[in-house]
Amino acid sequence: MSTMTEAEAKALFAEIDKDGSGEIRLSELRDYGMANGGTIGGLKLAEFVRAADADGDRRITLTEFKSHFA
Ligand SMILES: [Ca+2]
Ligand SMILES: [Ca+2]
Repeated sequence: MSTMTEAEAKALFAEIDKDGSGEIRLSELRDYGMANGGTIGGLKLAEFVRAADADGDRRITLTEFKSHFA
């Protein structure tokens, strides 16, 4: 799936990762979704987590995020 450039994906990641920890937790996703119509890059939150969380630890790292979007 290739919907944005790597730079765009990185910028979106930084926007969602509010505490700058380098990984997106579900609470951060929810906060972001609340402000953006419940979607991330056009996917519903649950769909996004299922699609992007490659190792299933319920956290999205920048690597997982980029390999999903860019
Ligand atoms: Ca974080
Ligand atoms: Ca993960």
